[in-house]
Amino acid sequence: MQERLEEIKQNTLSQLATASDLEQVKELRVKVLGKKGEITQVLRGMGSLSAEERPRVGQLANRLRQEVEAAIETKEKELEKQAMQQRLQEEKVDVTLPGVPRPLGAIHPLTAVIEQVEDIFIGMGFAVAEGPEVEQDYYNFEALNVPKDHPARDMQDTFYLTEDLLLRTQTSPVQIRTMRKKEGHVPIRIICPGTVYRRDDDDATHSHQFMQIEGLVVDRGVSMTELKGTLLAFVKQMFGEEQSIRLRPSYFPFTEPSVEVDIRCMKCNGGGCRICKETGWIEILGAGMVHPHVLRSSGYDEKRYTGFAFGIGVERVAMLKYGVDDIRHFYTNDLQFLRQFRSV
Ligand code: 2NM
Repeated sequence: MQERLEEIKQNTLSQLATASDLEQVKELRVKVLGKKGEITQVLRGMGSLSAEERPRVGQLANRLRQEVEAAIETKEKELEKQAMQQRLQEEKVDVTLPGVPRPLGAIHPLTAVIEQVEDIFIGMGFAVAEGPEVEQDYYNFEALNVPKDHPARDMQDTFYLTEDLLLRTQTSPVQIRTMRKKEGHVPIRIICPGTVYRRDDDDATHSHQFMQIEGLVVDRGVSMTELKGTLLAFVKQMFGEEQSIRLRPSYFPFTEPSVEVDIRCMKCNGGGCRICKETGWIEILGAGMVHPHVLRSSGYDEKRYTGFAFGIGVERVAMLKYGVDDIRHFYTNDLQFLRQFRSV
């Protein structure tokens, strides 16, 4: 038995010496020290020994157990250390290498203008309303007092999807929807930013898809004076405190009276130049008092309430503000153009 124990010890130590990974060491531990392992096997046979021999062999077996245990532990530590060294070597990171550049984006100039306009009108008590770009004829034309034979309704000017469905040509249908939802209650103070579509050949100043911000106020006693004051406050915040506005009579089917609003040319300061076609003024929006037909058909008593509305062309404002000479720049996704707005 003693010989058997000595044999187990020699075998184990030599196998341990050649073991090259932790898995092999683990198997060896089970084979020698496990519940059905070689040492246990030896101890099972102790019944045949004499009473004097038994404690001696038991002692030897226990010492062997401890020795093998210690040898295995040493080997495991060694292999773990080796594995760690290997990982450190393989996963080494050179922290002095330059990083991967993450290019910064920029706010699109049209988005920048929309957010500025929204902030200004929110500051004057307006809420922002949005609606569908695919509209029914009723909301886009009928409710806005645009007669059946009006040129805007022509197939030549509007993108029709079906006889009744079209791509909205302005954001005013959102205002009609808001009025109907409020069921005759006042006040209404909203602006409606969004994309609109008109059949047009694209050139430096026209795009078949563009953006508008329309405003609507409905209440008791709303006047042309309040319209002018509101637009002047907007223009001063948008284009500078020194700015002034000029109202010229105009015509829209949905407002009466209607006006076109000019600001002083920021290029020549009113002196006359190419930008303002020598007039010293630049048109930036259309506006007017909401036509009684529009109020009435959207559920507002035109004898009790009045309203004003206006429409701002976002591209036109952005072109003036940032000195852009071609509307198509906003839709070409040219990075050289867009990167100029990183500081905006
Ligand atoms: C403009 C010019 C003048 C306008 C009118 C309405 C509504 F819904 F109240 F009838 N919304 N927007 C309006 C009036 C729009 O854009 C140049």
